[in-house]
Amino acid sequence: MQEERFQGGLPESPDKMAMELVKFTQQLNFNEEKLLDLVQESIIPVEQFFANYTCAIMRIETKFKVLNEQFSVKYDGNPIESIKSRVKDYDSIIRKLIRKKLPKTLESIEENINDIAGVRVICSFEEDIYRLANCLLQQDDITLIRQKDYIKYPKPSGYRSLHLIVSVPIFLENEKKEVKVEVQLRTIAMDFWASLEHKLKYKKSISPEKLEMLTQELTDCAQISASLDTRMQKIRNYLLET
Ligand code: 0O2
Repeated sequence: MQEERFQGGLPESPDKMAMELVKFTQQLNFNEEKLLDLVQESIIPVEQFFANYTCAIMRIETKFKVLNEQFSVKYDGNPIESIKSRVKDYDSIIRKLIRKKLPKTLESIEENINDIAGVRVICSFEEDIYRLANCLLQQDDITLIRQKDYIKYPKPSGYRSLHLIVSVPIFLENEKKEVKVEVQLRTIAMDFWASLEHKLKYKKSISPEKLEMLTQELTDCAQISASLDTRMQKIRNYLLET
């Protein structure tokens, strides 16, 4: 069903797809009921596709919440400050497919776009990031697809975070499905830096000179933030030992 409907590629947005179907069926003189059925039939697979990612996010979030509870008892304090999750919006997915010159089909999205489901876990301390990541990866229903450690190896811009692409099973009405989720683990300082840098990236109205100056300033801030994380970790370790 999915394959038949989207062989020609996905439209720019589900709304546009619905409008195109309405126009098409009006030309064919379909009655309203038939038209609604057709719209429903076409939209449901897309909605189901995205719903799977929402379910996968719920599974991963629950795993981190359980670990947070367990760690809070063992290590005297919650390692997780907050969890932010999102399903990538349709426009960003299509833009990424175009950028990577990939086919605009659901199959292509599922296979090639790893961050449709994103879970960001914010911790106070760097060591908790690795502890939580190891605990997640040890769970027997989690498969690690790819790991990028931008904490040990920061990007030239100064970006730091631990990225995991994992696959987690979700249990649907009649089937079990493996779904990919991108997990980003960061400290509060890393998140603070990345949020500001992200804003700068999307700011169009800055002159090239100002942009260069702000980029350099952010690179300096990244070093200060990395040093802050190290010093805070040392203080915490001292407090835990005494
Ligand atoms: P958004 O809006 O945050 O979702 P891939 O996704 O695998 O095709 P890549 O570059 O190999 O591409 O992935 P990588 O390096 O693991 O980074 C993907 C995500 O990490 C980005 O998602 C950002 O969220 C974050 N990220 C990576 N590098 C930077 C950086 O230099 N600065 C900031 N602020 N964030 C970064 P998206 O898709 O860019 O956007």
